[in-house]
Amino acid sequence: MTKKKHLNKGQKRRVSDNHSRRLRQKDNVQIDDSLLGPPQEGVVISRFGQHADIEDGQGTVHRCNLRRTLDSLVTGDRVVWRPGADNIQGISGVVEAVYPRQTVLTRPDYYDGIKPVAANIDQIVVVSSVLPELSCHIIDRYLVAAEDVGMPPIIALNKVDLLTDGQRQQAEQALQRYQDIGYRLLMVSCETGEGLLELKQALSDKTSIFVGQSGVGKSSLVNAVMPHVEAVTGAVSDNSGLGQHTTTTARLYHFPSGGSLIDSPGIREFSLWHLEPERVAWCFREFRDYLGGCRFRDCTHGADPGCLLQQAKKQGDIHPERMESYHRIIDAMADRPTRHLPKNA
Ligand SMILES: Nc1nc2c(ncn2[C@@H]2O[C@H](COP(=O)(O)OP(=O)(O)O)[C@@H](O)[C@H]2O)c(=O)[nH]1
Ligand SMILES: [Mg+2]
Ligand SMILES: [Zn+2]
Repeated sequence: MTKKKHLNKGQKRRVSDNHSRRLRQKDNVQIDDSLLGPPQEGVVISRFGQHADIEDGQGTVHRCNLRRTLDSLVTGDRVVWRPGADNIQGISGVVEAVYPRQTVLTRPDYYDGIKPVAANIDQIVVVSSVLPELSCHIIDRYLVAAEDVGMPPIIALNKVDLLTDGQRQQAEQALQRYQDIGYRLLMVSCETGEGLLELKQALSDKTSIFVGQSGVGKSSLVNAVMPHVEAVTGAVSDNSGLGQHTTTTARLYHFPSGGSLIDSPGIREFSLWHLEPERVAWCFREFRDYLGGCRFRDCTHGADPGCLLQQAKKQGDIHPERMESYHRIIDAMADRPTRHLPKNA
């Protein structure tokens, strides 16, 4: 996580002026309340600023305004909305209320705190690839976030077509650590079709979300498993290997045979700031059996004598890089802006 420079006064004022202007602009399209139809249930397919696409019970999508009183609204939210009598500038209804969420994934936002990304998901697929470079530390961060919300994820390594036999062996060896602790790993390629059938089967009848860095091929995979969909994909620029931000908002798609899939924008990471160190340790699922057994109750699982985790690492029961990932996550928390700490901290 890189630290951002603080804004100076002039910059702060400009940000705040822009914000107020945007708030005023959203009033441009107003739907007359007296012309609204009866309340109905719907699902948020996508959210764009002050609007959202809401799917009704018949599968028709309506672009709606949002009531100012709504706290937050993300893809996957179940809502109560009312259709308008007219379609004014493409807006044909108003979202009145949001049902409580069963699950919510959040991401850290330096200026706004923690922001929800998607709601009511029951499966997470961590998409990784060999371009941009394979990073087990980033996978570990996604795994922690997923474990925290109670959804042990599937890991998909995409673009395996780009690997030579030797590189493939290396990647498989690096990812073996996840299979050893019970995560499901799929090697996939949009290019050759490898692993796509398996992936499709894993997604059926569930509401899943693809997460992972920009450029790993999430949108390409959506298109590959859902031929009726045309998710926008982008090329990874050759010189930097960094993905471009082609998907700006999470979007939900349906499988005709049952199940839904959410394509998310390149969320660099989920927020882990709100987690206590003990919780982070618990989210490393192979650490669980040892927790509470260290000699000191406040063991940092570093150089402390009598640390069961370190002992397990020495015996080969905990992968050294998983241990390192844990410490990197904890160390990064020291840098978190204090206003993002939990209220009771
Ligand atoms: N060689 C190869 N390229 C892929 C594969 N999947 C996606 N790509 C390319 O990777 C780039 C980024 O894909 P995109 O789906 O936009 O990534 P996203 O940002 O994660 O949604 C595009 O140029 C895709 O054509 C794959 O399996 N093999
Ligand atoms: Mg995308
Ligand atoms: Zn310890």
